[in-house]
Amino acid sequence: MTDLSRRKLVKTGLAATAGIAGLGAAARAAQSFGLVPPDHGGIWGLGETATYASQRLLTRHSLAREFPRSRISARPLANEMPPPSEAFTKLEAGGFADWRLAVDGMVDRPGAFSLVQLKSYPSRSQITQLACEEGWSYIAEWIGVPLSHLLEVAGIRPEARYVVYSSIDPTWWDSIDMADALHPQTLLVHGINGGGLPVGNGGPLRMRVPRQLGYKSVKFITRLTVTDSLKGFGKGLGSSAAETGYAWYVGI
Ligand SMILES: Nc1nc2c(c(=O)[nH]1)N[C@H]1C(S)=C(S)[C@@H](COP(=O)(O)O)O[C@H]1N2
Ligand SMILES: [Mo]
Repeated sequence: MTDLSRRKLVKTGLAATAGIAGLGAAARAAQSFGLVPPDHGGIWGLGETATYASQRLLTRHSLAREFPRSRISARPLANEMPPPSEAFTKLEAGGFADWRLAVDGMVDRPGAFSLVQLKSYPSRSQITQLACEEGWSYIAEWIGVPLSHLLEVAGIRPEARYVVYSSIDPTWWDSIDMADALHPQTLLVHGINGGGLPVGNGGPLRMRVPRQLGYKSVKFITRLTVTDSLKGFGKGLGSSAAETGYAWYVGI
């Protein structure tokens, strides 16, 4: 089934469960269960809410598909780009020894983690597909620390609802809800296909959210902020992508 037809089906299903009142009632139901995405207000608002709420209700515990080694793409399709800034070039010249991942917000033990520290935590490796919204994709083995582990180390507070993550490039930031943040396949990736993570693929550290489209997998991650509301971040829509018209929630 194509993604589009599946989405249509899921949407129709949610409308059907809401009865003849349709999507309006579904959206109200979603609101009472706390399933309204931060970018629900736009033209596509009703649809975004229906997609997010229905996927959360139906697929909360599902896993992204994992592939056998034989399916790893010959060349991981790095969406190549020049080093994003002078600050990045400097850190790269130092072998990223001074790279830090700041963790703050609703945690008991905020801190700044080096790559050496992050690599000392238990790592998980999984072979999943990165799918760009433009239609291309590649399969790779991703190696990293489960985000849930780092959140545990930092002592996440019970009122936490979202994790906001930002890149060394200020134009790229995003967020996920706790269902994705604590999901076993959501990783802070520092390796790919048995080796380190090249800059082209987001090295030295990138977020990997395999249950959503590629743009949620932000590269060059330098900060995680745990929060109960996305209102104070940018325009309050949950991501830089949402501010330029893309959906905040893009489950696949
Ligand atoms: N910091 C940063 N992260 C980013 C992007 C970017 O331009 N900058 N592009 C996103 C998009 S649109 C996609 S599809 C994937 C591409 O990942 P790749 O370069 O490993 O192919 O990275 C995502 N993360
Ligand atoms: Mo993309």
